[in-house]
Amino acid sequence: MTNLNLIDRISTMYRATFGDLPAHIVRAPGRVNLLGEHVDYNDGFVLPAAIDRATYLAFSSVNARHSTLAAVDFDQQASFSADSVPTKTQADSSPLPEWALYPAGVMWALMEEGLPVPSMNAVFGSDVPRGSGLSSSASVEMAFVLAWQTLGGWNLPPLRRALLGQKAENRYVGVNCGIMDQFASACGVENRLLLLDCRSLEWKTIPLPEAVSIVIADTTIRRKLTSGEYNKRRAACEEAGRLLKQDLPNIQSLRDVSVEQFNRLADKLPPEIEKRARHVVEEIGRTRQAKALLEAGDVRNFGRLMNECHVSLRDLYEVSCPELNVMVNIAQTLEGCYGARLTGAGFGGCTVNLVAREHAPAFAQELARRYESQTGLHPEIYITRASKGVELLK
Ligand code: NG1
Repeated sequence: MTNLNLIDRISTMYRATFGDLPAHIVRAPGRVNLLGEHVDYNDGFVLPAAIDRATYLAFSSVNARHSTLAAVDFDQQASFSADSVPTKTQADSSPLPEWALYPAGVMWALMEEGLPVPSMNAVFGSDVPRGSGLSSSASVEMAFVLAWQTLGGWNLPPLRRALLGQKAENRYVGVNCGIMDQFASACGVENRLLLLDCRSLEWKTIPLPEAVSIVIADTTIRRKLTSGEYNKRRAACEEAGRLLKQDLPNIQSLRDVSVEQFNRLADKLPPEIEKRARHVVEEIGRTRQAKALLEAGDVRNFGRLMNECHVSLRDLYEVSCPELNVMVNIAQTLEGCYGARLTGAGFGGCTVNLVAREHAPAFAQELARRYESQTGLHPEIYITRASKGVELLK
C-alpha cells in the first residue's frame, strides 16, 4: 500500500526547498522477520518479509558539487559531497547529523565500489517507526542506493545493492548488523515470505497462506544501549564457535553445529555462552523446519515455532523486556493467533503475530486494549502484508 499522504508531504517540501517538483520518487520498505532471529550473523537462515511501511524519497539530479537532503521527519537539512563524506562532515565542515549518516554512508559505499554518484537534491520521510525492529535504517539505505543507481546510470541486482547498504551500515554508520534487513528491503515480493541462507546468500520465496495476516504490535518501548548488548551477543556466539571448534574442527560458525552435537558438547561451554549458542543452534533448526511447514500450509505448526522462538529469545538469548513479554503473552491467548514473538534485535520495539485473517481486526483491537490496561502504554498495532521490495515509483 503506497502512502500517498507521505508522498504528498515530501513532494511539497521538495518544492518548498528546491523550487520545482522532484524528477523521481522511490519507495523502500521496512521489514519484519517471522523466524530466524539473531542468526543472520551466524550464517543461519532468516524468514523476513518486506512490509507495507516504507521510506519515500523524492529526488532529482542537480548540477552542483554537493547533494542536499532534507528529512521531513526531522525537519532538517544536510549537505555533503564526495570530498566531505569520508570525514562525515557537511559542506560547511560541521558534522553530519545522525540521520544523514545513512545516505552519506551509502554514498561512501558506492564510491568505494567505483560507481558514479551524481549530486542530488532530495527530500525523504518514512512511516517505518524508528528503533522498533522494523529496519527503518535499512529502508533509508535501500532508497538511496536505488536513487543513485537511477541517476548514475548503472544497474546492480537487488542483492548486490543490499550488500552495499549493509557495508554502509557496518563500516560507515558503525552498526555491525547482518544482511537480513537490507536484503528484505531490496528483494521483497508481494504476499511472499523470503527465505535467505545468510551464508550462501541463496534465497527463495515462500507463499504466505491467503488466510493469514501478519500483525505487528509496537510496544512503544524504544531500545536503549542496544548496540552494546547486540555486540555482546555476537561476541558470545563467536566465542562459542571458537570453543566448539576444539571438538568439531570442521565448523566455521554455529550454523555448522547440529542440535545433537550441541547437546553432547554443551557442558564444555561457560553457562552464559552455552545459553546464547543454544538459542542460535536451535533457532537455525527451527528455520530448517519452517519451509516445509509453510509450503504445506501448516500455519499452526509454523506458529508453534514462532512461540518457541520467543521463549528462546527471552530465556536463552535474553533480549526480551517485560513489555515485549506482556504483548506476546496476551497475543498467544487471543482467538485466531497462530504464533507471536518479539521481532528484530529485541530490548523493546515490536512483536510479530501470525493471525487468521478473519480474526485480525478483533485481535488487533483486543491486544491493544489489554496491553494498555496492563502497562498503561498505548501501543501501535498494524495489520500488514508482505510487500514488494524497493522500487522506483516515478
Ligand atoms: P533490527 O532489530 O531490525 O535492528 C537487528 C539487526 C539484524 C538482525 C536482527 C536480529 C541491525 C541494524 N539489524 O535488527 O541484522 O541481526 O537484529 O535478528 O542491527
